[in-house]
Amino acid sequence: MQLELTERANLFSAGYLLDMKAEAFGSFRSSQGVDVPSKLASRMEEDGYLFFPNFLDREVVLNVRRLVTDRLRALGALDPDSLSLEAKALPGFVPTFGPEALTSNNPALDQMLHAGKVIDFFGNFLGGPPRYFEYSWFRTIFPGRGTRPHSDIVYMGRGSRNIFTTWIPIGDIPLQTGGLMILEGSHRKLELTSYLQRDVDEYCTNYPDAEDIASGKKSWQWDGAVSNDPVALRQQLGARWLTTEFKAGDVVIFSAQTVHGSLDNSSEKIRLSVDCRYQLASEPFDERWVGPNPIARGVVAKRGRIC
Ligand SMILES: O=C(O)CCC(=O)C(=O)O
Repeated sequence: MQLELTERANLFSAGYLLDMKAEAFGSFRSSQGVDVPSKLASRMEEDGYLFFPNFLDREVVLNVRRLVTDRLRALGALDPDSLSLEAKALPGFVPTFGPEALTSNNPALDQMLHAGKVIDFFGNFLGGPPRYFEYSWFRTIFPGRGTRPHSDIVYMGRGSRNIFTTWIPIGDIPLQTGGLMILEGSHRKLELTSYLQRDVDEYCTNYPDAEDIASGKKSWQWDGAVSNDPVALRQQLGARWLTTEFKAGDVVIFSAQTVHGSLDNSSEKIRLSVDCRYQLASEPFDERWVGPNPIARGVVAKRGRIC
C-alpha cells in the first residue's frame, strides 16, 4: 500500500516536521507471503525489518485493547465522556505509571506475545527454539511527542546481538495518532559506527554525575537516542523514514540494529502498542530483561568505567 502522501503533508516526529518527498518518506514494504527462512533472512538483511499486515487475528489484538483501556480508565487517564475502547486521553493527564501497570496479570497479552503465531514465526525465522524477553514495553503515547530515533541494541546488547523486536499496534493507528517509523536500511548504514557498540547503562565514573548514577538518583548519562532530530539523521544517512496506517493485527519485526522511532501524536487519543524481544534460546541473553522479575534499568544494571 502506498501512502497518499500529499494528503498527509504535516507529519512530525520528535517535534520536527518530516520531509514528505518520495526520497525521504515512504510506506513499509509488505512481507506477506514470505515464509521460507532464507528469504525472510535476506529481506531482514536488506531492509532491516519485516512487515506483516493482518498477521494476527484482529479479535486477539482487540481483546488486549479492551483490557488495557479498562485499566487506563481505572488509572484516570481517559476522558470520562468517551468510550474506553476509543482511548481518548483526559486532557492534561500526566501519566506516572510504567508499562507494568498494563502488562502484569494480562493473560490476553501474554498469550499473544509468548505463544501461538509469534512464537511459531520466530522458531521458523531463527531456525531453533526462540526465547522471549519477559519484559515487554507497553507504549501509551499520549498526544504530543513520539519516540526519538534509536536502535534497541544499545538497551539490550549484553547477550546475543541477534535480537529482534516485534512491534504490535494495539488497535488501528492512523498516521495522526503516530505509529512506528523505521529508517530504511539503517542497520547497515550504522554498522561501522560506535553507536551500535554503546550501552545506555554504562556510565563514566570520572564524570561529575557519576555518584548520582551509582545511587539511582539519576537514571543515565546518555539516554540511547542516536539523534534528537529525525530529519537531520535521515539526511545524514541518506535513507527514507517508513511507516504505515496500522491496523489491529499488523506486526512489524525489526533487527536490534535498525534505527526506529515514532511519529508524534497529533490526535486526542492515546496511541497503544507493545514491543517485545526475541532471540535464539541457545544464545546468551541480556539479564536486564529476562526472568520473572527483570531488573530492567535499575541501579544493579549500571556498569561504571573511566572514560
Ligand atoms: O512505539 C514507539 O514509539 C517506539 C517503539 C520502540 O522504540 C521499539 O519498539 O523498540
